[in-house]
Formats: sequence, structure tokens, C-alpha cells
Amino acid sequence: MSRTALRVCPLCEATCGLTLTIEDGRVTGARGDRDDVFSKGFICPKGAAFGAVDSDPDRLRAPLVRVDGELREATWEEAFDAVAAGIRPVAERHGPHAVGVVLGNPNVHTVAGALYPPVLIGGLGTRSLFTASTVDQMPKHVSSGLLFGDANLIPVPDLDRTDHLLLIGANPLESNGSLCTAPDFPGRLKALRARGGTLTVIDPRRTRTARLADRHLAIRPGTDALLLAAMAHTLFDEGLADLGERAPHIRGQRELAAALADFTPEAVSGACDIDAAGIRTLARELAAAPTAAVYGRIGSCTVPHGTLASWLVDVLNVLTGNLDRPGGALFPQAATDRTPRPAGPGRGFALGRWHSRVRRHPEAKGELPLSALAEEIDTPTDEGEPVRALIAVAANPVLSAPDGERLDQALGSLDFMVSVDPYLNETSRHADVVLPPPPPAQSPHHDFAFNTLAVRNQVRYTRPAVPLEPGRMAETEILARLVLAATGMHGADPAAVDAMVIDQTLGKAVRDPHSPVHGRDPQELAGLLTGENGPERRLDMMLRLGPYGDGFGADPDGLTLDRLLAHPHGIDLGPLRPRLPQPLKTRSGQVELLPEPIAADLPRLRAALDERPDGLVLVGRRHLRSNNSWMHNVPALTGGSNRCTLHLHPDDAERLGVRDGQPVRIKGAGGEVTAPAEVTDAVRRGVVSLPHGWGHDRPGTRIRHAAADPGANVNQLLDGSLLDPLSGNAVLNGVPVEVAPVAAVVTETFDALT
Ligand SMILES: Nc1nc2c(c(=O)[nH]1)N[C@H]1C(S)=C(S)[C@@H](COP(=O)(O)OP(=O)(O)OC[C@H]3O[C@@H](n4cnc5c(=O)[nH]c(N)nc54)[C@H](O)[C@@H]3O)O[C@H]1N2
Ligand SMILES: Nc1nc2c(c(=O)[nH]1)N[C@H]1C(S)=C(S)[C@@H](COP(=O)(O)OP(=O)(O)OC[C@H]3O[C@@H](n4cnc5c(=O)[nH]c(N)nc54)[C@H](O)[C@@H]3O)O[C@H]1N2
Ligand code: SF4
Ligand SMILES: [Mo]
Repeated sequence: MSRTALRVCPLCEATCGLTLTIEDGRVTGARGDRDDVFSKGFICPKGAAFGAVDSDPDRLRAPLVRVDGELREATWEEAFDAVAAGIRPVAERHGPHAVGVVLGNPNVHTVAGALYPPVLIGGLGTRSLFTASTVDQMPKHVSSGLLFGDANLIPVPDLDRTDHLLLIGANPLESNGSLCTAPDFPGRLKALRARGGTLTVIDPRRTRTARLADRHLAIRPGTDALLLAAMAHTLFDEGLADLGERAPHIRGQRELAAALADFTPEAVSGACDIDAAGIRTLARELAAAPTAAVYGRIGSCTVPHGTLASWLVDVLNVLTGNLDRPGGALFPQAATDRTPRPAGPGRGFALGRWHSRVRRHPEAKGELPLSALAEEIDTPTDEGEPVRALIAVAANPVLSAPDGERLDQALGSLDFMVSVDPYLNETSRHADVVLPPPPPAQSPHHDFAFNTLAVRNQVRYTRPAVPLEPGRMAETEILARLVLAATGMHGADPAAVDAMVIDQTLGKAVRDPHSPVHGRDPQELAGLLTGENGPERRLDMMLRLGPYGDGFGADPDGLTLDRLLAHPHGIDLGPLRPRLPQPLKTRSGQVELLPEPIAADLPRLRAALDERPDGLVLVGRRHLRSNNSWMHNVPALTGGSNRCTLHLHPDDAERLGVRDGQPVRIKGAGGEVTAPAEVTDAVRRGVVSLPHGWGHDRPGTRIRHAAADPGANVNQLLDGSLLDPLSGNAVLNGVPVEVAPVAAVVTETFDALT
């Protein structure tokens, strides 16, 4: 018998609503949900392959526990016993920081990943926290923290209303967008052009997005901060800076103009390889457009000046009066955001409250750089304890972080490791216990994170589309039990974790004079919560306390879980609206245009004015049918153009004597890898491109399709030493490499031998 069920797609940040076809408890089809309030029927090839992703036969069905060196299937009880027995002695003997936590990208795509890791980290009291954010968007968090006082307050381009979009280091036609949740990003870009707006793309590659643009500038990798600084300089120089209506909420304009004085278009032109007149035109067009938005992503973050580039993106939005206005870049307001408090000075954003043990990297947002994980495990120091036990949730850093070889060895040396992961892959193969979550169709979905980054305010929740298979445990329960086992409460009822969070949250809310529940009895409020289980009750609580909530009766028309469940295609909450100054949490209560840590980093950018790489530099790329490191095991999503090849420009190929399709050796500071060359003028001269997430050739994994065509791990070319200093973010783009045809390598070796 066939039926359908709704499910928000968890496979990228676009959060499309899907209609799944279900036969005998299995997903046999997926199409776009035309009634979805946000995605209106859009679907991409990944979403269409939801069934194949869901039913991959290599997904683990039962927990694995290492016995006599070998991972064997075990019961859940045995698995959590082993977790408690592995972690508690390390924490008790060596202190809380000896237990590390690694959180990977899929946590932002699951209900469990949103609700339990904060409880886990708090309960452990560890400072050894490493996440995918420091190989991704940490620079944006830091720039937002400094500008607005809140690291999670990230302006989003108003795609549907803007007249002018400047897109930097992003390729939404392949990625479907990031830090800008927009189902059908491609369609929204086409609509922008159709209504007479302009799209400019800055990318060293002529991407599919660049091909859609009015103008594409193939910048030299790693130099966007210089370009943006020169654009800001031009706005000041030509009297084009105009803060508009938000001016009273912004400070530091004069100091900013002075700080950027050296960054003239002429001064940056050589480094960026963009002519000065072109830079002035970019600035003038931005200022002249009725509304405009500057948006930067991976290519602007994972570079040596990632925080400065991220800061300058918003500086340009501010200087052209586009921050916080329709058509510009605005702050979304999600349904699970906290109750808005009145505007006023806040506590500000602090960096470097503690440091990593080995190389003394400052923490950012409570995290240490993922690039430092290996050394925090394998390098003893006089003070402090190495990480000896590790909890990895939805993370594959052996492939996604720099120098996987070293990390691979470091993970093998741990006293204990547990992975919450559906696959036995390059990272989880080191675990002593693997706890597999159910496939997505058996899990609920709500976008806690992406709704705070969406181009339209809306809210959707989908319950599991199919019931849990026998022997499965919900990922929310897995993580709740993991919290208990890791924090000395092994065996307690997992519902106690949710009850504790609800208790604490409501306790705080009733004491908050700005909360709609101020002065009420938390017990009574807890009794009003609905939902089938702890996580649903927590969602209900957040919705009811949130900006659209019913305030537990204060606004009878407000949002509750019950109301949301009555709208299976979601509830539209309207277009983005101006919010300043309310969400600002800086000490001044204003937008701080030139925060001190930024000013202190500018001399480093000034030094970059004279830098020119002598050889080739490497950048990454994504493919529409990929998803970081974990989707190469689905046959429907591999093959064709989705291959791990090295793109290089015909002129470079000729100079190096490389033919199309020939294997080439690529060498970087961290090691070397081999991949077939793909000669294409889609990359600029001097730049080569290799995608990430490949290198599935390690022993002891259980990802058969991926292992058959493993590709090469681009991150082996990095040694983990290149970071953006303010954010601790890894430098993954604009990295110097050497490339040679493999035949030439053989000759060289032969020469060396004779
Ligand atoms: N060179 C280079 N390196 C990069 C990047 C780049 O552009 N270039 N991009 C970086 C970026 S932006 C990111 S976000 C990281 C991503 O890197 P990671 O954070 O490592 O994320 P993924 O590779 O997406 O998947 C991690 C793991 O999650 C598991 N998983 C999948 N679904 C679930 C689930 O529902 N629950 C649980 N518990 N586990 C699940 C997968 O099996 C996999 O083992 O890679 C980074 N690495
Ligand atoms: N299909 C697919 N979709 C995905 C993912 C995936 O792996 N596959 N991953 C998801 C994740 S975790 C994330 S974070 C997002 C990322 O979303 P995007 O940021 O859109 O990711 P990319 O497609 O890697 O685009 C980055 C672009 O930056 C360019 N670039 C590299 N270096 C520089 C530079 O120095 N300057 C400039 N201006 N450009 C540069 C690259 O050529 C590339 O085209 O995608 C998400 N969506
Ligand atoms: S665009 Fe992203 S969210 Fe939408 S169907 Fe594709 S993978 Fe899923
Ligand atoms: Mo990412």
C-alpha cells in the first residue's frame, strides 16, 4: 500500500518541503511539496534522491562496540554501558577538558543536533569543543559578534526584493545557498534579473552562478578583504557613504574611514588582479542601486582574512544604507528565537576567553579550531591535559579538516571514542562505540538554525514520516542517553534531560520582566506543554516563548506546537522586516563599525597588499549532487560530472605538460595526493580546484560504493597551520600547491635513483 508524507529536506540549507511516497514503510519517491509555504514545490536532484539516501544498505542498523579490537554489533544497553565506562574515568582522572567533543555539519540539519549538544557540553564542562564551524563560517560569527554583539545575528540578503546583489565566494547554483536559506536560490536569482536587477559574482572560477550573472570578476583567491576594503574606501573617497535611516544606531564611521585610508583601488588592484577602475565601478553601482545586498560565503570565509572579509561585507551593507532595510540585508526573526528584549546596551562579544593548549589559539564562540584537534590529542604540554576521550556527533573530520592523516593517527591513539553516526567511515572507524541514528524518514524535522538565516520568516515542523524500525532508537533519545552516560547519570530516564532543560528555561523566563510569562508558576507552565515526547515539548516551549508565540495564553492567537501541527505545509510569517536597534547586544547598544580586534588585524591586511603568489593556488568546489563527505555512497548521487578531478586552466596545463584526463600529483604543505586532471578555462590562470569530502580509501570502513571510487582527500594538502587568526577558521582556499603530471613524477624519482 502506498501513501504520502511530508518531510522538510535535511540535505542542504535550502530546507525544501518534500512529499515522500511511502510503500511498505520505505520511501520510494520524493517530489517537491507544492503547498509548502516556503519552497512551493522546488526540489533538487539530492532531494529527489531522498529515498536512496534514506535506504542506503550501508547505513548501520545497530550500535557497534569494540571488543578485542574489533567493532561488533551490540545492544543499545551494552553500547551506553561502554560509553559510560569509557568516558567517566577519563573525566574523573584527567579533568573535564580531557574529554573532547566534535560536532559536524549534519547537527544543524537534525532536531537532535540542535537540542542536545549544548546540554552535553554544559554537562561535561569541557573547553575542548571543536566543530565544523571552524572549517566554515566562524569568521562570520566573529564579525557579527563584533559588529552587532551577537555571533548568531547574521544579516541575510533580501533575495526576493533586492535590486542589486553582489555575491562573493558563493556558488548557490551548486550549493543551493548557505547562511542564506532560500529554497530555489537559482530561481530567485533569475527572478532578480527578470525584474531588472543586477547580479555580480566574484569568484576565481566561472561557476554556474557566475554564468548567470551580469558581471563576473575572477579575483585572485584570498584577496576579497582587500577588494571590499577598497570598495569601502571608494565610498568614503567619493562621498557616497550614506547610512540612511539606521544612522542613529551606528557608530565609528569616521574612525572606519581613517582605518581604510591605505586601501585605495590602485593599492589593492595588483593583489586582487582586478583593475582599479573596475573596483570603483563596483562601489559606485552598489551605492547607486535603489537597494542592494552584499553577500559572502565559503570563498570569503575560509581564507587568511576571513573575518575581515566577513566584516567588510556588512560594512558595505551599512555604508550604502542597506543594512536592515527591505531589499538590503536584514536580520530574520525565527519562531524559536528568544523573547525579544527591549533595545539597549548588551554584554558585548568576547574573544579569547581561553586558549587551546598546544598552539594557544584563542577560543571563538566557545570553540577551538578544528585544525587544532589532532595536536590537542597527540601533543603533550607542561600544563593541561591532552584530549584523551572524544565524543563525535555527525562529524567526519578525517576528511573535512586539514591533515586527515595526522588526525587519523591521533584518533587511533585515544583512550576512548564514541561516534554518533549512521556510517562506519573514515572517522567513526576509530570509535570504540558507534551509535547509529535512524535514517531521516524516521526522524522529526525542524530547522532551528536555518530559520534564523532564511530569506523569509516562516516555520515548519514535520514528524517522522515512517515509524522507527524495530531495534532503532531516535537520535534525540540517543543523544539524551549519551548526555547521561557521559556526565555520570548513566541509566537515568532520558526524559529527565528534557525535563531539566524545560525546568531551567521556564524558571528563567518567569523571572524575566520582559517575558510574557513573567511572574507565573513554572510548574504550571510545564504542565501546559503539549507534544508526544521530550523534544516536542521543548519545541512547544520555545515556540510559545518566542516572538510569535502564544506566551502560554498571553496571546491566544499566538504560535504553539499544536497550531504548527495543524499546518503541515508550514506557516508563513512574512517577509524580513527591519529590526534595529532591538537585537543589538554590543556594549554601546549600537552597530560598532570598527571594533578593536578588527582594527588590530588591519595591519596584517595591509601587509597583504604586496603579496603575490609565485605558483599555483588551490580552491575548492561543490557539486549539486554532493554533500561534503557523506553522500558519495549513494549511486544516484555520484558519477557523471560529480567526480574528484583537478580543474586547471589550459595555459597552466600546457606549461606543466598536463593532458586532460591524465593523473596529476598535487603537493601542498601537508602532503600530496593524486587526481585526474580536468583541463578547463572555468578556473582562472594560476588557480586549480579540487572538491572536498573525497578520499574514501581507508581500511576498516563500511561505505562500499564510495570506496569503489574513493577520490582524493584535498585536505591532506593542508598541514593545519594556516588559520584566520581572529576566528581560528581553517584556510581552505587560496593555498599554495605544486602540480605535476604523474608520469613526470615517475621520471623524477627515476632520475633520483640513478
Ligand atoms: N577543503 C575543504 N574542506 C572543507 C570544506 C571546503 O569547502 N573545502 N567545507 C567545510 C564545511 S563548509 C563543512 S560544513 C565541513 C563538513 O564536514 P563534517 O562536519 O565532517 O560533515 P559531513 O561531511 O557533512 O558529515 C559528517 C558526518 O555526519 C554523518 N551524518 C549524516 N547524517 C547524519 C545524521 O542524521 N545524524 C548523525 N549523527 N550523523 C549524520 C555522516 O555519516 C558523516 O560521518 O567540511 C569542511 N571541509
Ligand atoms: N551540493 C552541495 N551543496 C552543499 C554542500 C555540498 O557539499 N554540496 N555543502 C553545504 C555546506 S556545508 C556549505 S557551508 C555550503 C557552502 O556554500 P557555498 O559557499 O555556495 O559553497 P561553494 O559551492 O563551495 O562556493 C564557494 C565558491 O567560492 C569560490 N572561491 C574559492 N576561493 C575564493 C576566494 O578567495 N574568493 C572568492 N571570491 N571566491 C572564492 C569557489 O570557487 C566556489 O565557487 O554549501 C552547502 N550545500
Ligand atoms: S535544495 Fe537542498 S533542501 Fe532542497 S531538495 Fe535539494 S538538497 Fe533538499
Ligand atoms: Mo558548511
